[in-house]
Amino acid sequence: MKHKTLTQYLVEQQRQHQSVSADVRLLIETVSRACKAISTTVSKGALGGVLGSLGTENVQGEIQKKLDVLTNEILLEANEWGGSLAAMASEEMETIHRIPNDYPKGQNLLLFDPLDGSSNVDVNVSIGTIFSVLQVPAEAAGREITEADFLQPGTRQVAAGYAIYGPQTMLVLTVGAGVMGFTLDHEMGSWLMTHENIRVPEQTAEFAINMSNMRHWEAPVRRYIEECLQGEAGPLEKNYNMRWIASMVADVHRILTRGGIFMYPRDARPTGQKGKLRLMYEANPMSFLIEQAGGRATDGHGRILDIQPQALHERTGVILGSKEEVDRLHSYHQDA
Ligand code: P6P
Repeated sequence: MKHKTLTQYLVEQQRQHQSVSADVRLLIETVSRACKAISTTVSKGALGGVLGSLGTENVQGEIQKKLDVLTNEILLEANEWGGSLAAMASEEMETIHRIPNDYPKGQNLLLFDPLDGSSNVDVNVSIGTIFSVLQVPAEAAGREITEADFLQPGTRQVAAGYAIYGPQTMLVLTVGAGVMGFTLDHEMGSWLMTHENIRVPEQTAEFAINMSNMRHWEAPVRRYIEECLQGEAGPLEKNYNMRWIASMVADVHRILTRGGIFMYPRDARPTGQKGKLRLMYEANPMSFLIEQAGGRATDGHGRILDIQPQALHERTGVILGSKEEVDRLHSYHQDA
């Protein structure tokens, strides 16, 4: 069976949609090429001397894995010279990275979590790269890009996606015209479309949450999970299954593939007041994908994509996935 390549898909989208400019097409192809390099590096594991920690901390105060820094470098180097970007931002960098003056600049901003779930890399569990594309705001014309220029709500994304490094290496992408899945053909080095117009099933019987945090949850989350655990004898009248991979890319990929509800809610811990996951380069790109696939994404108060960011590395509660389940939990928050 002949599969459409990523390049062919992007060229077709460029013809049909304004949002996929030649710049955005080049940017996505460059990011996808960098993800191939990351896949190769990650798969070497212990053989590549890339496992383990550096003993340094990132801006989040988290111990940096060797691969966190290495994958960040791969994305910076791949995207500096192309001329489609004005600046980049990353989970692994305190502030933005402007394109150096010896390269041409473009009208796009790239944000990424170079290796999400990297605590799993030493135990060989699927991890991934998450990316989000915004445009340089009009008011920035003619001046240097600032961090504030990145602080745009998720509705302003022109593209978003992730690469997942698992049994298959896949790229899942939206340019605002649905969600497409591409599988890496390692022999050809090509991203081949294997999942066209991915849709999240509106109903599910599978929830994803870190249960060890239960004592910290807000009442609506505790109510919902307790109802799930009551099974068909309870108010939800069905038996639920649970999955928690502790790698957002892997959990979201499962939900895009077979449905489910993913929750990393705000909680009562000092570190959990705003949630654990980062808005700009985790929650927003994943929410864009989930909504483009017919799902819902809320922080408990409102739609994640509507949040006006106040800081580059700000965190948010995340409840996303199958429409009916997310709407239910959202309504419990409204009741409270
Ligand atoms: P916990 C990985 O560190 C991550 O940022 C997400 O990929 C994942 O969903 C979450 O944190 C896991 O957090 O507290 O369960 O280890």
